Amino acid sequence: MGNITFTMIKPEAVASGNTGAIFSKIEEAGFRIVALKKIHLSAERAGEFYEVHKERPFYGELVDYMSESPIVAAILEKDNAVLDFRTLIGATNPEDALEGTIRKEFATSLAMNAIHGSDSDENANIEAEFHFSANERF
Ligand code: 3AN
Repeated sequence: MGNITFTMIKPEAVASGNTGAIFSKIEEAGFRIVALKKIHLSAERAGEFYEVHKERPFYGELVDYMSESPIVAAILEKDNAVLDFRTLIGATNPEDALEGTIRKEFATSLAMNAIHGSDSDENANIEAEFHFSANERF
């Protein structure tokens, strides 16, 4: 599969009841849901997922936040999935996110920015495999 990306609806967006509204936008934008689940990440699993940010000053805060309550993880398929999804979710900091993007509408802050999207095809595959086995993909 070349044209996939991986996403997580982050804890505050799940807790505030925005999962369905966010997936509506995702499907309206032409993404097909290949795999989907709600999970509560342990601090250890969240730390492993964000290993690339280990040296960043916000790493501890990020791990605490991502493991505080359940997230919804999904694999999405579309032509040009990674870049088109980054466009749909908007800038990391919601203050910079364009009108109509998911982060503009649903994010509360830079740390609590509602949604994750893979930043490359390589990472999309690594992240998808981190959360889903082959028999969970359809
Ligand atoms: P993106 O999610 O847009 O790819 P990354 O990969 O740079 O952004 O950052 C991963 C996550 O780390 C972000 N989604 C955000 O929740 C958090 N984050 C990034 N920069 C900061 C920061 N300066 N302070 C707090 N949290 C941050």
